[in-house]
Order: sequence, then C-alpha cells, then structure tokens
Amino acid sequence: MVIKMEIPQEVVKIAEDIKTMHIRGAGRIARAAAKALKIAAQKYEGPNDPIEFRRYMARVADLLISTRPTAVSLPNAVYYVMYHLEKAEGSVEELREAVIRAADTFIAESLEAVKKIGRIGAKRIKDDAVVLTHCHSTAAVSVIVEAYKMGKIRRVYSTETRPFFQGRITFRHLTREGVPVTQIPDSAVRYIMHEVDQVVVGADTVTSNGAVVNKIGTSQVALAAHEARVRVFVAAETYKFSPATVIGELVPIEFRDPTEIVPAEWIAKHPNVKVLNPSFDVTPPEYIDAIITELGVIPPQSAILILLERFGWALEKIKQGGIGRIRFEETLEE
Ligand code: RUB
Repeated sequence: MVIKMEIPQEVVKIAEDIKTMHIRGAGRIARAAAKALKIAAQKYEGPNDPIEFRRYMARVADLLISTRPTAVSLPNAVYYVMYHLEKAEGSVEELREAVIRAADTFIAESLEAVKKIGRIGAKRIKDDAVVLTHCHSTAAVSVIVEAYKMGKIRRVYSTETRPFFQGRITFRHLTREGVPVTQIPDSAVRYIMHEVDQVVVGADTVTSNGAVVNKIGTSQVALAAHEARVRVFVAAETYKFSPATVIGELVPIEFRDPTEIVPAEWIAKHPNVKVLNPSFDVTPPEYIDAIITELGVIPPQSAILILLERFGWALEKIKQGGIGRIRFEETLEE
C-alpha cells in the first residue's frame, strides 16, 4: 500500500496564493515555487525512504506547476530544483539537503539577475528619456529605476493594465523611488506614443524564436511603438526562456475568470453575453528591438543561443519526451 504524505499547509497556501495572484509576476512566482519546494523538503515527515521522499517531492512539484500555465519561469524553477534532486543520491537527509541547496541557489541567482538586468538595461536608456511600461514587471522596473538613478529618466508612462490593475503596483514602486510617473488607461497607449522614447516591458516567457509572451496588451503596445518608430526593450531573466519551445511546444495562454472584468451579478443578468479574459499575449520578435538578460543584451532572434547555453540539462529531458508535458509523479511511477 502506498501512503501518500500530505503536502504541508504552508506549501498548499503558496500554491493557492500563486493561483489567486496574491503572489504574481513571473519572477516572483518562480521564487515562490522554489521556496515552496524548500519548505516541503524541510517539513517532510514521511517514511525514512528516499523513494518515498522523491514521490512526495514529485507531487509537490506537480501541484506548483499546475497553478498558472503561461509563465515558464515557474516550471523552470521547479525543474531546476527537481533536476538537482534527481541527480542527488543517498539518504532522505541528503536528498532533503540537495533540494534546499538548489532552491536557495535558484532564489539567490534570480534576485541577482534582476539587479544585473537593471544595471545592463539602464545603459540602453537614452538621456532625458520618456519611457512607457505595461503591467508590473520587477525586471522592467529595475531597468527604469537604475536609469533614473543615472539621471536619464524624464517621465514614465505606466498603463493601468486592466483588468487586474498591475499598473498601480508599478506606479507605487516607481514613485517610491522618486521616478515621475503618469498612469494612463491601456487604450491611451497609441495616443501617447508620440511622446515616448523607449518602451520597456517584462516577460513571462520568451520562446526559442524570440517571441515574447507577456501581459495581455503588450503586443498592442509593441505594435503602436513599431508604428511610431519607438524602440521596444524586454527585460527578462534567462529562466524566462522556454526550452520546450525548441521542439515546437506552444506556450499555453491563461484565460482567467470573467468576473475579473465584470461582476458576477452582471454576467448572471446577461446570460447571452460572453466575456473573455485572456491574461497574456504574444509579441512577435519583429516588434522587439532587444531582450535585456542578466547575461547581456541580445536581439530576440538569438533567444535560441540563451536556451542552448542555459538549458542544456533541460534539452536532455526534452529528448526523453518533452519537458513541457512532464508530470513528475508519473515519471517516478513508470
Ligand atoms: C505579470 C506580467 C509581467 C511579467 C514579468 O503578469 O505579465 O510583465 O510576469 O514580471 P501577472 P517580472 O500579473 O498576471 O502575473 O519581471 O516581475 O518577472
């Protein structure tokens, strides 16, 4: 009989917080997932059997990956930690240590990457620049704040980002740093674009051909920028690059609850009206001038090089059957 060790409440809570967007943004959910794996390892009280420990960790990994589908940073963080568990040998105690070490390394490197992106990206911002950003991206904010400290930023236009209003988070973060910010509705992007020098946004996923999946509306921002000959920069840590897209896997776009757009009562009153709430869209590489990573600035077409450099280990897994679709528990029970 297989006894399934319960997943600790603290870990379930992190998964729930990611799902409900109390923890949001591609970088933050990746770090939260790594932290959840660490907590799960620390709290394991099941049988003193390495196989049982691996089974339990696999279930935690699957739970975390199931929370939000679009940002590849989340599965990449989980794969990173689980890869180190897979390579580790020995007792439960040794495996536990391997998970904790890998999670800590991922979190530390991720935070360092955001800082590096700020420093690297700020050099690309023009003097006296008016910058437009969309949604709330920690990496994009890092670039803007760093450029502001260098005296380069005149003003930032920050979109509201309906329906979740992440633009308000950007507004708060930038004003806290003293950056002059003007909040605009998403629909004003094309109107304001003639005043803008550069667009800086973040990414949830970068595909192998350099397309960027980011908050819904990003592709419209890029289109308006392209028309106005305004350069578009994407700030993205390398763990936002998707190894599965190398073999042609598509990036699943999350559709969220219609009640984020209109109240449930309104929907109930208008049963024939459909409400669609796509959370992300795809900006093709033609509309992106450069991607700022912690390794340096690359043209989007070079995304494949980052994937080969950073995800050799994942590509190994892909050959075994497609990392995008792996469920950890299944791989163990085979
Ligand atoms: C957030 C979003 C952000 C990216 C990058 O979407 O699209 O631009 O995640 O953010 P949501 P960061 O609010 O739905 O999670 O640079 O912080 O990783």
